[in-house]
Amino acid sequence: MPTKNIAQITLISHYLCPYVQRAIIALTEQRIEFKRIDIDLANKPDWFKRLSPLGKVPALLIDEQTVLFESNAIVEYINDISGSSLLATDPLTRAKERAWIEFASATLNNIGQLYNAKTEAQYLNALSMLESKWCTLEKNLSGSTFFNGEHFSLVDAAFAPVFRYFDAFEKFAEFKFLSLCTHAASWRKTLALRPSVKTAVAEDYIPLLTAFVIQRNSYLGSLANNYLHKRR
Ligand SMILES: N[C@@H](CCC(=O)N[C@@H](CS)C(=O)NCC(=O)O)C(=O)O
Repeated sequence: MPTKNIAQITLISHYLCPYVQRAIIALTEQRIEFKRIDIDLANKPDWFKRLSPLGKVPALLIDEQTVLFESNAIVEYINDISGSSLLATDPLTRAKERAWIEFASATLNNIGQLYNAKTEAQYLNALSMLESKWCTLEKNLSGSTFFNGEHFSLVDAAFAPVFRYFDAFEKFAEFKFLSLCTHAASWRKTLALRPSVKTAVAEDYIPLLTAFVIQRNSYLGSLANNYLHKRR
């Protein structure tokens, strides 16, 4: 199938960012060619600070004058300029899809709390919030291939990076909800096999994420460190 080539689209990225992954998955699904520039968020380049109003990735450069920020705005733009939509046409279903994309963002916040928690108590607190999100999600899944039936949507693009964290985390910590929530588990498996999802990160994503977590000096980081030491 031909690819759509919208001149000069550049995605300013970070190699681990889940919001960047959403944009890459949408661009790939919609067959839009783009250039990716990864930046160091701990040492943001001046040109990036000038162009990104919130100083966050992803940022999408449409041309030299036009920059889009916020993953949802970027993903909706990508969707709008494509011939086919990854959102439902029915207004109510589409509104629900957007709401669940927001739910994915809230789950990402809990994941951030989990890997940053300094003490075991803080970690368990973040874990219980995450577990509660998973149970809510599970109750709202029907067991279909994708979130909304048999077609990949922007909700799938938002949840794939959420699920991917656990490809690393479950190597060194236990997350019972991953197997107990069976609809979410099978959806996670399906998404992991999707080419657009696979190629949204580098092949060494798991060791890179593990190293990132260890650098947080957090409770989960200590579990990751123990795991690596045992393997040596
Ligand atoms: N709401 C934003 C969140 C993006 C975000 O949090 N990006 C993180 C990396 S994953 C970032 O750029 N952090 C740098 C900072 O906050 O200084 C979106 O959806 O694009």
